[in-house]
Amino acid sequence: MSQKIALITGITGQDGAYLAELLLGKGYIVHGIKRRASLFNTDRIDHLYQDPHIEHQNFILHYGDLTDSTNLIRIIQQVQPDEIYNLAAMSHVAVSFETPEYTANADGIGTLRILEAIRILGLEKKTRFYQASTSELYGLVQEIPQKETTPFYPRSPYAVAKMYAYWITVNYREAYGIYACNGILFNHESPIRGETFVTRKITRALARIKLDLQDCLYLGNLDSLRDWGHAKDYVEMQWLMLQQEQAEDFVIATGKQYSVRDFVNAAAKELDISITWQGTGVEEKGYWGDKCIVQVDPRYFRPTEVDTLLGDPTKAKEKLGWVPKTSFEDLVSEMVREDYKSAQRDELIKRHGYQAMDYHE
Ligand code: NDP
Ligand code: GDR
Repeated sequence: MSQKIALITGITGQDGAYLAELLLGKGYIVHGIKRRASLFNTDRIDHLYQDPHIEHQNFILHYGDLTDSTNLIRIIQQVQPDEIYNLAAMSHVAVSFETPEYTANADGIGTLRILEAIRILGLEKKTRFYQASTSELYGLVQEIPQKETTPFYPRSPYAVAKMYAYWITVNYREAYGIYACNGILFNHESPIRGETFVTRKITRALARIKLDLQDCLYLGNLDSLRDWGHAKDYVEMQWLMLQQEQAEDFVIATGKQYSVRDFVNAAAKELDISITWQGTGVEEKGYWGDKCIVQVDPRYFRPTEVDTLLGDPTKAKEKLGWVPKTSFEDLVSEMVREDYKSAQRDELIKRHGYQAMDYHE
């Protein structure tokens, strides 16, 4: 049988990196779309890099952008993919309030551009399409826990753009018979999670506080509740969704919920930091001994917040055999371990009189 060809948008992101690794392991030829940036932006996939001068490459990167349909049509025509995973997005909910038009263009219309490219190129029967949908669609939740039939109520420009992407995916499936499906994935994290998402911000900051590289971690809503899983487990489901007889939409979640404060406590415990909480609301502070190491900063509040998300992955369990492999405790522990190693490197550099990396939000 000939090798399957996959095209991943967002290959330089957290999920893109794990998915590329998974597909290469399954014998796929993997093409990815990366954006031009003024600095190298391929850290997460550098271990997969192949010299473009060798023959029979199975990992190939193309410059591109979801806002440029000419680019997408050309790449898809050239690659003739069996599967497209549309993971590219302006994926930060808080930032989407700052860049709403760009977010709609990339996350919403970007999805349409790929589906139209499939149609324009006559690939409706060949190319299967995965859309990275999100639990943010549930927003102001209408039902607990949330499943495939729960009504949507998006609460950010990001979620509204993703709602368009969700429905245009369903529409192209029904209108043109494209094998297209939505994975409605709840939050998933890992040691390569972007540093400004709350989990990674916490594990990175506490590791640095432990080594005296940072004084305080400033956070927004500590009461926010999320259903957190491991990205490595979740990309396996993205692949499985494209291997079914019929295209369907699936919720992927752990079915367990924790608050941001719970996450802070769990990460602190891994570092033998014991936090005592004092005050409430914007006055809430976390102390390690007499040192204040966590404070609320209203700057991180969102104009409209999603207070609580909890997924019901029953359909994925029954049809895809979904079992989350990583527990909340193991996820936190792995993230803390990795960030502690980086902090130790920075501490060594600092001890030798050089400027250590100290950028944090
Ligand atoms: P990341 O933010 O880590 O990665 C996003 C990727 O999209 C990056 O490769 C980024 O490139 C790329 N990208 C952004 N804008 C564009 C654009 N205009 N054109 C081309 N590429 C672009 O996200 P994750 O890996 O965490 O998430 C993957 C997808 O899943 C996203 O669509 C996200 O919205 C969605 N999702 C994520 C969840 C999660 O908990 N992680 C849960 C549910 C859905 P660059 O590296 O250059 O910035
Ligand atoms: P989310 O993830 O918005 O759920 O979107 P994020 O980690 O940004 O926020 C989770 C919750 O934590 C609260 N919070 C903070 N968030 C950030 N980023 N920084 C803070 O300092 C902070 N303090 C408290 C937030 O208010 C929120 O309630 C992620 C993204 O990956 C999306 O792309 C994806 O679709 C959803 O998960 C499912």
